[in-house]
Amino acid sequence: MSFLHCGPYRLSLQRPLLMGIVNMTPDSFSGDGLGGDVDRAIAHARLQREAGADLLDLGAESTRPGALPTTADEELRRLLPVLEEVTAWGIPISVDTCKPTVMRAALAAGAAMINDITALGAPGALAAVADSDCAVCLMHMQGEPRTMQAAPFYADVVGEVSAFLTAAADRCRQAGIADERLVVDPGFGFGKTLAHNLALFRHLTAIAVDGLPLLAGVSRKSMLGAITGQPVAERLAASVAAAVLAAQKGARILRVHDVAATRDALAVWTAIEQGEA
Ligand code: HH2
Repeated sequence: MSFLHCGPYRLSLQRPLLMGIVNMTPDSFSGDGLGGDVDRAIAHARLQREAGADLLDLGAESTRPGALPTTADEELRRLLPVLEEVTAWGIPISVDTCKPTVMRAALAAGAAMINDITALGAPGALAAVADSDCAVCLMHMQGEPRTMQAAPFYADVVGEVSAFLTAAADRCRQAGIADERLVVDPGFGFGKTLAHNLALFRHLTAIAVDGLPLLAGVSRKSMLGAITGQPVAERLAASVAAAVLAAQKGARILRVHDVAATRDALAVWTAIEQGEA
């Protein structure tokens, strides 16, 4: 796939795109949650855009391990005022949600992409996005955030994640969603041990379902803490290294907290990759 159809936008996938995270949760694992503070969320989104984000991912429900679900009303109360402002900026806005009501409201407010950690698994989720022209990110998760890290188990993590994403993409196609609108994501840290995450990373290329673009979200995650021994606030270097390696292994969208640093690192990688001699 050489481009992603994303609402009114057509995003070239010739180079990896940077998805800047804007967490409007009070309890985000990364510590950057902005709660219900609309002005701070908009200011943070503006910084992400100015730092070079190609798209922004707005999330109003925390998915960190152990997180309790948020109601749709609460999610919309955090999300909509920010969404109404940032959709006017001329940059595609993704909304990180698994609730069909939130999806519909977000699309009506101008969101160009739905990023669903449950791969449109909720009843009504497929129908909520099918009639629009938004892009859809289908992510793999074993279990649910509240309990997913208790005892993740796979006989063949790469094969199982890949089969799950293939089936999720097929369901979308049957509902009339074109491949140009689809993105797949192995879901680093979602019901996976460090060994599972590393195996998925190592074999990232094998997870690309039918050539659909891959999204990788490793920024500040605990797998990087386990490798480096660093707390969340000190995982910038590890996050940037992981983002570049994910790009090298074929990821086309990198979901990151630290856009400016990742952009510079990718620029170095791109310059070397595209050199002639
Ligand atoms: N990771 C998080 C949330 N949403 N979406 C996709 N597609 N892929 C991911 O890897 C992914 C995601 C968790 O990160 P974050 O948003 O920073 O934390 P929290 O959910 O605690 O707010």
